[in-house]
Amino acid sequence: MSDTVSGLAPALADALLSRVRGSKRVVLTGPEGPDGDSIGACLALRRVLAIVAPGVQVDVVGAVSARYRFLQDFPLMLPNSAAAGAEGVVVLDGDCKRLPAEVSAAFAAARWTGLIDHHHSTDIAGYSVSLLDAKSESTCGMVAGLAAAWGVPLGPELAELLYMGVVFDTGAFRYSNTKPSTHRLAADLVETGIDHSNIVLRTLVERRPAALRVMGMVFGGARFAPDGRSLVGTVSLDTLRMASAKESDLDGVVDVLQHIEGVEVAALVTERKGMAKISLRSRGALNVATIAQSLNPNGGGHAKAAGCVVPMDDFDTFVDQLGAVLEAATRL
Ligand SMILES: [Mn+2]
Repeated sequence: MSDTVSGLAPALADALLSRVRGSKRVVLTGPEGPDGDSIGACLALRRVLAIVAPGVQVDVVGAVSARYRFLQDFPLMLPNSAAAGAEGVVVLDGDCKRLPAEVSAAFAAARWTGLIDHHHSTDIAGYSVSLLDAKSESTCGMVAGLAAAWGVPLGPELAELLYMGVVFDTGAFRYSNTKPSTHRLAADLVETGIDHSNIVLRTLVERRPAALRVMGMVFGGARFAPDGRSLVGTVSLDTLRMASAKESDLDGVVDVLQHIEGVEVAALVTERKGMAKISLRSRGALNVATIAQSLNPNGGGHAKAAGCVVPMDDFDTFVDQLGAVLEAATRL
């Protein structure tokens, strides 16, 4: 498993650990709307720190989708308000620009801050300790590297969390970010006896009945550019209401849009009050992190998977404009 540690400088890992050990209470958090990798990484690091920094209270905060309630550690997730007063705040799988307001305030007031992330677009400045490994397929892979570096053995409780994150960020080993080291880590995790099939199904496949209705509406209304190289799916507030669905029912739907024959770039645009949330996927050479950042400097992600939230007035007009941006980008 040595190559999962390779992107992490041991000195930085040690610097992070001594910060934690010198604190009474540390908060681990993801960005707003944390995904499977972020949640897995936070809960897994909590377990690792419980062993290497006993006596330090380590809390995980985040507003987490009920999709993740199958996790043994799900009840340990605390609301964002619990971040207040922490000595140290560590952001995992995202950056401090995208923290929920309550966590952002705690981050600003903290004595020290940390970052553990694998997003190429993340700015590592502004933290006491930054660990960024853009070569890692997942932040969970980085936490596995930390566990190994600190001599923490993999048990099934830790492995369940790490496996979920790896599966989430690789689309169950389908995406091009999957590497030999990803499979080696997965093998080590499965060897602990976790129910790996259940983790994949609960994380990526199983959906609520309302998701079926809203997906039918999104797929039925998706619009191709005239050349068929870009595809935009939309979810208005009306659509969500009619389907009695939530935004989380659309998790993974942009990946379906991306894999339609001939499509090079796909977007799923979800209306929020006065805002649009955009998820972008690229199948080819087009870097969607660059597109996301051009729409909002706080957006970003990976070259093939990125997103942003943009203020807007009229949803239909905004969708038309985005369609034109993507169509132009595929022509470059
Ligand atoms: Mn990730």
